[in-house]
Amino acid sequence: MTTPIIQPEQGYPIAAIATPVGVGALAVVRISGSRVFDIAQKVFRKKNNPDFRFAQSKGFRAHFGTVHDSEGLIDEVVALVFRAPNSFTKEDMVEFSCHGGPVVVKHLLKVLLDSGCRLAEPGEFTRRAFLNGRIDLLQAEAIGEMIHARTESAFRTAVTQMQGSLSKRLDAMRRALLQSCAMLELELDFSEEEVEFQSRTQLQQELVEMQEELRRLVDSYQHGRILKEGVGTVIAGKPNAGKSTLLNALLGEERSIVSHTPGTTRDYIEECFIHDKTLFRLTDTAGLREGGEEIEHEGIRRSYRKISEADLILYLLDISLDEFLDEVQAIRDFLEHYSNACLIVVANKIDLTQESAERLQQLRGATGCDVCAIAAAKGEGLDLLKQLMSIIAQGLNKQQEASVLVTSLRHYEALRNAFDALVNAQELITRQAETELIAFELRSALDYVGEITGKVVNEEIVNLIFERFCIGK
Ligand SMILES: Nc1nc2c(ncn2[C@@H]2O[C@H](COP(=O)(O)OP(=O)(O)OP(=O)(O)O)[C@@H](O)[C@H]2O)c(=O)[nH]1
Ligand SMILES: [Mg+2]
Repeated sequence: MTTPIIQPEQGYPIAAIATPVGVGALAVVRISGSRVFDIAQKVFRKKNNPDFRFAQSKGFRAHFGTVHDSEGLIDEVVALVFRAPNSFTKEDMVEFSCHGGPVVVKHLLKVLLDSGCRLAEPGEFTRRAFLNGRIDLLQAEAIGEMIHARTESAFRTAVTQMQGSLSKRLDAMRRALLQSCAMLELELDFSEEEVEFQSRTQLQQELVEMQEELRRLVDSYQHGRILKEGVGTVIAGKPNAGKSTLLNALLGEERSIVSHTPGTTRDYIEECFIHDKTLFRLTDTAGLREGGEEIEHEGIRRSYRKISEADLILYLLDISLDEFLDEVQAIRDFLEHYSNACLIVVANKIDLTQESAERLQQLRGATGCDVCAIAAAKGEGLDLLKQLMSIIAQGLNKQQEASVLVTSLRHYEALRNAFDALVNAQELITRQAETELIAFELRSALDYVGEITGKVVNEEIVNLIFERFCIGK
């Protein structure tokens, strides 16, 4: 399943622009690797100090000077020196801050590439930080999540993870498992003598505690995922109910095509919007109805898939239609089939009926649900709807401040596998199974936990993680 440890990189000097493209007050180009001080020396002249040598500079020192190529001056810069191992990558590093024009930065990068660096791959600085033991895999992923965080709370969770809170808990669990494994394996070495180095009662007690801890982490994924990706909110209902109109109104832009022809939306449309510091991933779906032709069928199939994955369903209906009560059964079916999701019944087009109050009352009575009344096309009732959505989101996120959160599918799966292995081990102990079998399950739990922080390294996973970073990070 896993290969033990990737060879540390040779520290080939790499260079990259570390700041976003475009015009800014300043930009940073960073270099890292074994010969970067010699390379920096070739291009940099310190102001009023021709004898300055990077190789002799202390770490964390800033030097003001100029950078040159064969044709002359490129820019005035500040060169910040980091000496291994006290740098982000644990290698020697220099960060050049120059003026923030795109042409200047590219010139600076080019002269460093011409002088012996190669262009860094996406995430290569962070990858080196990981391979050189500066951070674990979980912390490296947290850096990526921090950069891409779209809300304050997603950012905070990533920062906590970067500081190693989850890593510490997993490392403690790994140590405990390692200890038990070692004891069991020792028993195997002395198998003829029938000694028990590891008390089974004590081991079972420890396994129960670990399972509880793993269960808490596994359960936190629902909240962690919502925090990172947003509350998966699907607008569903019959054709022409006004779903696309509602999506556009919530987004504040004409994203989805609106038309009086039923069956306008075919494929689903997904967009994010933030309300009250909460991120919602909003999906407009094809209207649900029987019949229709092939493409519409496929659209409806996709609607149902999206609905089944939703955290929150906005069931939209046209309250101005005389047959509005026909929707009651559909709403009851939704409540039954998608009981994992929260549901808000939204009655649209209240502007088209004089009897909206009575009709809403009837709908509430028949479904047992609260009904939110809106006129999507006019923006009426949307504030209340958004408020309701926020309250539900807060409910979904209520555990987020409580403890460490799992926000990545990779971690979630590894934790579940570790949990299953511990359950197996527990059963084996109860059945008084052979020590070898128990040790095997504990070992696999150990590997799964180690996979998360990168103590046990799977090269494919490492590649996948760092590919998602930008160049220069
Ligand atoms: N009067 C009124 N008309 C509305 C309202 N909301 C939507 N409409 C109209 O209803 C029609 C259908 O709206 P859409 O948003 O395309 O409906 P839909 O649910 O996305 O329909 P499908 O994509 O076919 O499933 C359009 O002509 C809209 O202008 C509303 O609040 N009041
Ligand atoms: Mg539509």
